Amino acid sequence: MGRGGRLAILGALFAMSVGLVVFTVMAFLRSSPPTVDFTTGHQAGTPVDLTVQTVGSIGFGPHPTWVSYLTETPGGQWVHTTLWDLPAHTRINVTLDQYDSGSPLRNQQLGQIIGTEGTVATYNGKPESVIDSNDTNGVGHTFTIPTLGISVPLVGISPNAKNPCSVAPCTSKYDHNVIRFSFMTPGPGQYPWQCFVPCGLAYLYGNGGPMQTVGYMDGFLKVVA
Ligand SMILES: [Cu+2]
Repeated sequence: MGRGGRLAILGALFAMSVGLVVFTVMAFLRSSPPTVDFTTGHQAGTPVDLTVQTVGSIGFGPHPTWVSYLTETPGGQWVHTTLWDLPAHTRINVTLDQYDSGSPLRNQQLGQIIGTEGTVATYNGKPESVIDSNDTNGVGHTFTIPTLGISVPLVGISPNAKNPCSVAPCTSKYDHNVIRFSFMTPGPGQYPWQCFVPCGLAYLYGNGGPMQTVGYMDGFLKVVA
């Protein structure tokens, strides 16, 4: 083969590899967890029930060891996502099944329940306005919507739990705490929410990995009119 032919092949291979890199980057940027829709069929003025769970390790997908939130659809299906379409100016009744363990908070302020209706959350039926993470099983995560001033600490299961869940979605036969609270959605807009407990094990100060990834410890309320 002549020099021109070899150059042409080299050029073609180079173009293909550039194309592959561009495709991979675009695919990564496009990838996003699904959004669970709580607006279709919603009757204005009636509350929306939102059920989510936290797990110590998701157990599947590209990061099986990562901590994560999951969302139950109105149809009762568990989906690995943290994105929700919610109606505006609506009471959201949250049920949060916490299957993960906890530890003492680095920042005790995150033990406060703020911004919820009545400034309370119930823990296995018991109303609380502040959690002492040194006096309980500790706190595994928070559910926090910074722009709405809402934050709820999620008390962990006992470190001696007999029946912890290892692969999500977890069912109620596994050890868990049920945390309930309500809040009002504001007007339309995108409101980020996240966990503020550095729970990204094996990442710098626990703040990388799942702490920085939508679908795991971060999400959005997509509030629509
Ligand atoms: Cu967390």
